[in-house]
Amino acid sequence: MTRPTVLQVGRFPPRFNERLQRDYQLIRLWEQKEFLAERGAEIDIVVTSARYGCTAEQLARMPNLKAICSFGVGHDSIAVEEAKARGIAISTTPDVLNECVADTAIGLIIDTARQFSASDQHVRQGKWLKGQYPLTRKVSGKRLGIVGFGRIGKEIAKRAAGFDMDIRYHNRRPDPSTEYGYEADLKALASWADFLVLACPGGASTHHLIDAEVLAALGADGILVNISRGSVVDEQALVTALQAGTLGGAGLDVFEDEPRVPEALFAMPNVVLLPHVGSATEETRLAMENLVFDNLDAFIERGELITPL
Ligand code: 8YV
Repeated sequence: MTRPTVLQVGRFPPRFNERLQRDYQLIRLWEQKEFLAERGAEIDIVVTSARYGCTAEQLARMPNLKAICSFGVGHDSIAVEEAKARGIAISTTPDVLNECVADTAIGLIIDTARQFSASDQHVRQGKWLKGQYPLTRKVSGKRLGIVGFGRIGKEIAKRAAGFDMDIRYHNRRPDPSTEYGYEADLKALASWADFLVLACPGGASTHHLIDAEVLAALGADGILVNISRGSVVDEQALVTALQAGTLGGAGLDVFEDEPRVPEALFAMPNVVLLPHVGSATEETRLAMENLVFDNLDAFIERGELITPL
């Protein structure tokens, strides 16, 4: 493909923006808002992210689109079915972020159970001078239920094994590559587990998979950790369960309406709130960036993606 026109859907960090601008014939959608409506037919490739996505309406305005290269592994914000039906190739950035996202899951389990973030506040606010922080919950040796035993779920299991945890998982179907126990019934997994970690994809198939009933099964001593997508959890039911004390705690990196987080959670010491930083390290974000460019270049040179969806 000779010098294709690339549409950048949203702003990335400066290094990424500059490289896109330098190396490609680039249209920045937020700077040329009318471009899609007026000249959408000129666009060959879209560069987007798990956050910005690419909607069916946008796709409809790009009749000659050939590929979507996305930054991030999640694709719930991309109109995948519509794209596939038109033969548009899609790439994401799998694998390079598994370790950091799994690290985040383990960090959230420990922080939520041991309440390190809240006890840090106890020190900073001078409360230690007035008394000890209350006792918390042990992590090692506990029962871990993993919802979604894909690439990231497996990395979480690997780390949890180092904490002598008893591990079981829920997936659409059993995974023959693992000896960990499979639980077809999500509620049964939740009532067995001390910690329930969500590592499944977002989108329609998992919307509100974790509802009031699953939270009740996890129970007053159970902790929910979500590093997948906010849409997987019925957030209102989660807030209600935490307020009622029928759920033990929650460690959350993702929310239903980011960056808006229910304020009811702000003062709860048994809740840890992160601003969607699972993959947000220098090393991993650079690897994700490089993979976007490798996909772009492979598609332009050979019509092939390196990590197609
Ligand atoms: C990023 C993510 O924050 O990969 C994903 O699906 O959610 C995160 O790694 C996201 O890609 C940024 O847009």
